[in-house]
Amino acid sequence: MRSLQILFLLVFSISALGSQAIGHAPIGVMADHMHKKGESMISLRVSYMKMKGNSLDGNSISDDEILFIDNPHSNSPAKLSIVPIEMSMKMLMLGGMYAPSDDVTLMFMTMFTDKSMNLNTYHAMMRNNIGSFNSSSSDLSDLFFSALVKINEQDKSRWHAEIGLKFSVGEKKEKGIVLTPMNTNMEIFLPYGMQSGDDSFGLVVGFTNLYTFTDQHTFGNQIRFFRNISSKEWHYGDKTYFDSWYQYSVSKNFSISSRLRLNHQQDISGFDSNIKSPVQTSITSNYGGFTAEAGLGFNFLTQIFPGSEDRLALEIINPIINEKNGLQMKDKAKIVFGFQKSF
Ligand SMILES: [Cu+2]
Repeated sequence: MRSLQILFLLVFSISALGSQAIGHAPIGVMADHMHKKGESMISLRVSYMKMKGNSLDGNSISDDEILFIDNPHSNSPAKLSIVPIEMSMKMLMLGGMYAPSDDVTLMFMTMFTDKSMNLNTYHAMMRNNIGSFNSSSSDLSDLFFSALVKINEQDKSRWHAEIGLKFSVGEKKEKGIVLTPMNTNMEIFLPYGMQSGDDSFGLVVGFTNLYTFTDQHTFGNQIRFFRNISSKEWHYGDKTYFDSWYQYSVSKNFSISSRLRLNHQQDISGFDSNIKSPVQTSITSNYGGFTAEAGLGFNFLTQIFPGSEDRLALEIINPIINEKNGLQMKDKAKIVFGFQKSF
């Protein structure tokens, strides 16, 4: 009888976590939780990310050194002549969740991205800096549809799987005006990384475990795979994320978290023969690689709108390991803000 009471208390304390700040993972983690039968949720995430400076195979490289690297697209100029200085990326993610049963939660997400990059142009022959310019693009970029399926739930540990589809719907033929190494302004197709999409569709598979030490301490782990199924001329490489986070419940309405993310992505497959400006981002092997980042997060429960409590969350993410393939920009800070509400 006593063990039944303990079991009841444990099960109750886990289900009650749902309405605590600690009940959801750090906001940078997706598909981390399920819902009870009949419950739904809307979520809004806004993220801002900045990149600055460049690295070659993970080591910092100066603009002058980049100007000695061959331009694989043409002999005029024979070397790379346009160098990215900094890039910012804003993302708006609008999502919904609905649980038709306790064992399955359906999830959808739309992603809107806005990219902006500043670049320096060097003269094709004289090699002096002839000025800088900006490229930008913004579009609805991705749609996700997933099902989260409960695998196992015990008193302290719960597991679920995710299986879903990702549709890249963003523009991939975006053009922009660039300052060329011949000191002219020309409209060209923007490089791969500045496009909003790659017109591909792919599979998302994930596994999440949440381990609850006590009501105050949780430890989460998630692995998520993104695999291309079909694409047209080219597509961004397959990627794998691994997240590991520890969360501490300061109070029912406030939790803090630390998170480690490991990212691995392949370079770009295929190519677009229209993308050929003398800049690193026009070269498909300069994509993907391995990176790691660390996040510090805060989850809040508060009452803004009528109904259940509103969730607000913030996460500040910093790069810690850069092993990006080839010549790429270096990541700087990233910040994610989120709002979630269940019905
Ligand atoms: Cu949810």
